Amino acid sequence: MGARAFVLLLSSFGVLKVSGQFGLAPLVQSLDGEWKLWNSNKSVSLPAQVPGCVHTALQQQGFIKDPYFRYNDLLYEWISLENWTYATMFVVSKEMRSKQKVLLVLEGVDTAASVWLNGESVGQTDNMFRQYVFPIQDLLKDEKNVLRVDFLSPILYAAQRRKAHSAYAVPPECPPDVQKGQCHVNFIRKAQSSFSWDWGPSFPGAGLWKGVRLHAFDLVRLDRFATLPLYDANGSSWTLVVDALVDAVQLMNAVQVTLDMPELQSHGTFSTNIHQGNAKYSFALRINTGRKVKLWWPIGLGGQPFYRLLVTVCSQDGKKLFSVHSKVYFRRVELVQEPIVSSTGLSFYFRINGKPIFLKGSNWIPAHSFQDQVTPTTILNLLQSAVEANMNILRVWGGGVYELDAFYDACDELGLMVWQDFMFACAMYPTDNDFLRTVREEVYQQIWRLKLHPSVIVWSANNENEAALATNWFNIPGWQRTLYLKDYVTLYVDNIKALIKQEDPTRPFLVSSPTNGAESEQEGYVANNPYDPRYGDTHFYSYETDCWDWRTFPRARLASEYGFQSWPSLATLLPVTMPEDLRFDSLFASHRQHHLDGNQQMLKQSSIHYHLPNSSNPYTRFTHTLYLTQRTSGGLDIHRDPRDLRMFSGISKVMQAQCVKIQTEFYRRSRSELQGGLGHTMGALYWQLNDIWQGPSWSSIEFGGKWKMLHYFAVDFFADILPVAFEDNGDLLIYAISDLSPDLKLNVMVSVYKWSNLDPICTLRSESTVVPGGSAVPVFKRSIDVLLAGCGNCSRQSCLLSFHLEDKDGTQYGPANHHFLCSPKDAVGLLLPNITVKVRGDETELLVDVHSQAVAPFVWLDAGNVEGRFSRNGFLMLSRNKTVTFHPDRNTSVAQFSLALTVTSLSDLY
Ligand code: BMA
Repeated sequence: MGARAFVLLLSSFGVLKVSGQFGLAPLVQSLDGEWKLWNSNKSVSLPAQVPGCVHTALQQQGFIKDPYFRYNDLLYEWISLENWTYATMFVVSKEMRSKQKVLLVLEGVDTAASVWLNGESVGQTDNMFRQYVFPIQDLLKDEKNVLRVDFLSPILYAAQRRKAHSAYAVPPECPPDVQKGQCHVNFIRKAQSSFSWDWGPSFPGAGLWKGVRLHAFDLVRLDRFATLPLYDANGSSWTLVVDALVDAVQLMNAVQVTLDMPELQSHGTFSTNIHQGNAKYSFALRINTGRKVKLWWPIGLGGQPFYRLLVTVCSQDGKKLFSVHSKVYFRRVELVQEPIVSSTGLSFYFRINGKPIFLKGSNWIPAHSFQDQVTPTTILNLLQSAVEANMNILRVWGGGVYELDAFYDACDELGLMVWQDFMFACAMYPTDNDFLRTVREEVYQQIWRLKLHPSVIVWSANNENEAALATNWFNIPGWQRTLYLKDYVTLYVDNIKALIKQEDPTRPFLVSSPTNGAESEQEGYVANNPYDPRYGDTHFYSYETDCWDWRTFPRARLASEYGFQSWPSLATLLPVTMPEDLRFDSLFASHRQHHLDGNQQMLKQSSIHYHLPNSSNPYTRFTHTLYLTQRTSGGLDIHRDPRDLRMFSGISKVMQAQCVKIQTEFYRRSRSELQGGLGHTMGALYWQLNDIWQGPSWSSIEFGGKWKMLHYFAVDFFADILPVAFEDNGDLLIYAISDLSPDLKLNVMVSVYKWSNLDPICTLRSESTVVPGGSAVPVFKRSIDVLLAGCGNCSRQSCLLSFHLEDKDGTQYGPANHHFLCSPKDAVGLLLPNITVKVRGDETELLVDVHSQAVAPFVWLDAGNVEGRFSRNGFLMLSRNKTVTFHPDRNTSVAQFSLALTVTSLSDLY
């Protein structure tokens, strides 16, 4: 037989490639492409792409408009209530038909469906997070084959399952009305947010959202492949565990397996019998201790080097069965939960390669309601934005989807850590046999898919379900509590945790988020108070208490969720609105708001520190008093409408950015100290990074990728070195925070400005202080009264502070920061800055020269619908001139850009 080599990219393995030799090699035929799609009574019939979904197909063929436009989420409910059929016709080669085994592999079926080939049933599906494999060789014909997938409406399916579960309710039955969603999502293994969430629409989709292919072979098929590096601290040595799931047609004795990592001069040869059927095989390759292994590090602490592993599998008589090329990264992860001196709780932090890491990041939600529309480019753009904002971690939140391989591959390469939830959120779940069976397979497959990624540092079984049980969100009567507790332990401990222990002993496991971690386990996996700041991680939201008051925040060991909502910008809203929608009191504005009282809460929080124009009682009179002034590069463009949503969007973004800044700075400065046993905070992940559609939410990046002011703020508040200020008992304190390794000797320079003057009126310099690597230490303390009295005629209302860190040579470390001594609405002396902008540069890099006549808080440059990023934005202008760079995503001329550019500052809103 000629040595015709083939190469097959198996993205689901996360490996570089799998190859074999003609004859022994599996044959693969993709069935992706154009299929037919119709509804139950065939009144709608159309071509549809696979991978894809019904909504996308209907839109592409002109049956529906943009589902995100205005009220289309309600208008298009019928799509999710229909039963849809996908069908395709295909021909297979003689060679394929002659193979011993032919499998139909469905990479992603969303969700409840029956699969038919040539009129015969081949199987059922009930879980969008699983791959399904059905043997079909007996059903294949010589000529045309017809493959059909009949989908049941996800809404009807969930309702049926709920009805069948008659013994007791599994709450919640339905989402809150404000979410305009569907009921019983906890009965269907589908993105839980697809039935609506407090930031997203209800679009329960259906379709083949990943690829479909045939896989034919005579001897063996490599079903799954993964590697796990194990570190032996005693011998300071590494062992690489190589796991393979192999499907064999017949018993094969003395199969030769060779593992080869040339760069580490590590080789291993093994002989094994491969049994008929599906089985797991593990091999341990001891890494040559004479070679220094380069480690994978989170971004900011080192590189992300990898090694190549070549696995060759040959039959007893030396014929190559298959080979695999894979990337291998080496890193260790530990979750440290130890007693802390002077505290009654336990520490809760991650150590990577032995080094404690402060987690800085955010929470990731699905990037689109229709997953087939999420491209690797969308994902990369968001991940790149996270890196540019100095994040080192993202939490893949448990109400969405296990992300695409492209997501985890990119995280590995970027050094972005991943906190991986399993997909259960804000609900109780059934534990009947069918449910457990499908969940076990889901979890098993996802562990295998993801465990070779060094970026994944922790498995977490669910989002907020421990808290929901502990604090009784669903009003479960006391006498029934043990029933739900038992179900909880069955699902997350007896099944999910047990599977993780079996398949991946290298990573920590958390039963929930928030959780008290080890303490929750002690208390039977549901702690009395999972929000206890002395243990584990904490979620904390308080929308109406003053977010500038750090005393209201829990000094948690790790803050994995906190945040505030804002509205997206005009450019993002325009494609989904009509002009009359862009009013604060429009039906649209309340329709898009899925969080109860969300718009009112934003308003109330904004009114604490900012003037809502022309109003002495901004909260109640807001709708009568809003206005917006926008200054464009071409002159003054005053747009005055008291109910303009743009104004609201602007002020909500300022509020959100400043609130999350203050809260994040609080967590970061709590890294090294304990107060009343609380502190040693080792992580801050705000809620939420991205958006699923164009609506109000907690995100820092709008749907489409545009950064909100919060995201620009994150660049600074997550900087590796940062000075932060706060007040305590009349004193001003400044802390220096360093996430870097070396100790630094730094001074803080504090400048006092008047709101009315662009030149500082005093400048103070602290003694130099040692800032140890990985710490937050006080570097400056002064009574505010003394400070102001010593600085010509200053009052809290008339002055503000700016400060930065520098070394003895005057080299600045980290970004400058500022501290307001009063709310901007009480500031005395704030002048209209009459900001002007001039654009120069070329099509790939546009320079914006900003000129201001006065101190200007929250200067916001908006490029409208020109996509790209500014080097800085939302900044406090304390100088007459500043140059900001804009990098457009696509080449944009100076003229085009100037036309789109607007600039606003807080003073413009008064
Ligand atoms: C959290 C999340 C989400 C939710 C967010 C905002 O607790 O886990 O369920 O969207 O709060 O309410």
